[in-house]
Amino acid sequence: MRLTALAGGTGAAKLLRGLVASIPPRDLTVIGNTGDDTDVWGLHVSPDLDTVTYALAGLLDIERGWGRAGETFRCRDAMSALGVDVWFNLGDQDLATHLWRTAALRAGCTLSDVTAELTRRLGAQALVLPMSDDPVRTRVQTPESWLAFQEYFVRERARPKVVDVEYSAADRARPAPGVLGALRDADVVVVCPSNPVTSIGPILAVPGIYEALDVTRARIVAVSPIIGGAAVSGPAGALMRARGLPLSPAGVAMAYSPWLDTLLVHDTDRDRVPEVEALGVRAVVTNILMTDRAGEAALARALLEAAR
Ligand code: FO1
Repeated sequence: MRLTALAGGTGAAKLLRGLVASIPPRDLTVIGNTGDDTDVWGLHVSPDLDTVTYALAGLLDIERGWGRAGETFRCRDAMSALGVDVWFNLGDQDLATHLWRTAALRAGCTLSDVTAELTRRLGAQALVLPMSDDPVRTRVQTPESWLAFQEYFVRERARPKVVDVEYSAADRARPAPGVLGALRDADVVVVCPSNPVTSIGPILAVPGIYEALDVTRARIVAVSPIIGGAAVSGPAGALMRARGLPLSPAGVAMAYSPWLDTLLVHDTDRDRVPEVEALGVRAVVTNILMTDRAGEAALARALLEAAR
């Protein structure tokens, strides 16, 4: 069974780990969000590609949800001592990834080349593709100003009110090599429980990807990142509200309409099933909270069952 997953951020990492416990990693292709990419200390950082890669390679710091396990921050502390305003923390092992990626990009490699080589060297068997090799940057409008995504999410701790969100330069971006084929040839497309607006939204904004999802013969299954009217983690609630999406499983189905076939919703949202099905999306009620490795594997199995 060939699986293609749309992924970004922490919720995706857990489900992907569960999936590779159920299917051979070589049958999994992950299309990662690059709208969160940022420049830190002159280095190109791709948070969602790295989170996915580290998760699949067994290197992710699970509690934090990003960066490497067993991390130290000596370089960050030395940068702080030099008077640099450090608000985006790069760990020492994580730094190697950014140093290596930035050198390869400067040598003329594409982000796809870099990501494929990085996942191979770090030992992640699945194929990780950036959504595009062209720069797309998620920006958040607050009452005071427009912020780059990491300024909003990390520096401002997602506190400012969100007025609007944009994916700058998305209209000029092309799907990375292999992305459209991975959507066309998949048996199942999985939309991970990521933020529909800032993790999945940028992927859908790359011309050609939305259309590929609309025509693929693959069964498209998503896991709701919203349980009981709130996001499981992160600022999905504030961002969905800014986009006029109800904070409910139906709001998630609307974000992925009309190409979504099935949405996995949490046991406690059973009463929200009619709203989801009214949108033409089949709702499957199960435990979608992944609190440990067993939970990740169980949700992955439930998803594969729902996709059959
Ligand atoms: N998130 C934080 O809340 N604080 C950080 O200092 C931070 C550093 C960081 C470094 C590398 C990386 O790959 C991710 C990092 N993140 C941090 C998480 C990141 O903001 C999010 O993973 C995504 O951008 C949103 O899903």
